[in-house]
Amino acid sequence: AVPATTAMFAKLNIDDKLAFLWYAYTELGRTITPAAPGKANLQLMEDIFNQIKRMSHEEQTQLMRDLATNADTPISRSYAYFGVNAKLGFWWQLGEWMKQGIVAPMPIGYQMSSEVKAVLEAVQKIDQSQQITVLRNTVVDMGFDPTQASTT
Ligand code: 45D
Repeated sequence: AVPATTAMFAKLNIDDKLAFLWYAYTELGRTITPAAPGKANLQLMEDIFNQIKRMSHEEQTQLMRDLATNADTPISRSYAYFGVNAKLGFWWQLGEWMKQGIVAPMPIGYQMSSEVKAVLEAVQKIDQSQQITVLRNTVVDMGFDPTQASTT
């Protein structure tokens, strides 16, 4: 179930990927308290969070699209260094801030596509530890890792 669901996610377009994460966060993320990131990551993450808080809503949305498209930006490069739980914790924080309006919220009246709905339904059918594995798989390859980037 985990590989099949991860594969469904991988086929989504970029906006649908972000929308899926958002709904996964609102449905499954409510009860989660991420562990504090390791000391090495903490300072880096704090710097990035401070930058994000100073950005316009347009810049914040662009940043999240850049992560999801593996665009080569300084924040995308830093993100690639995080451990997988730190990556989840990073998205979780952005989700919290979207809820609070610190980061650009979802557009009012946003309707998820049928593709997003299908992935969400697949995720809701598996148990919680498998859900977390799927979520890890969705965020682990985001960001820009120069050692993994293709030359095309
Ligand atoms: O205008 O440390 C669209 C544990 C459309 C263990 C859009 C754990 C057009 C300990 C593109 C949709 C396993 C518990 C706009 C951790 C449009 C530990 C924008 C796990 C504006 C970490 C959409 C933690 C946007 C877990 C911007 C499982 C969407 C954490 C943004 C899970 C979506 C966290 C965001 C999740 C989603 C966070 C920010 C799923 C965040 C999701």
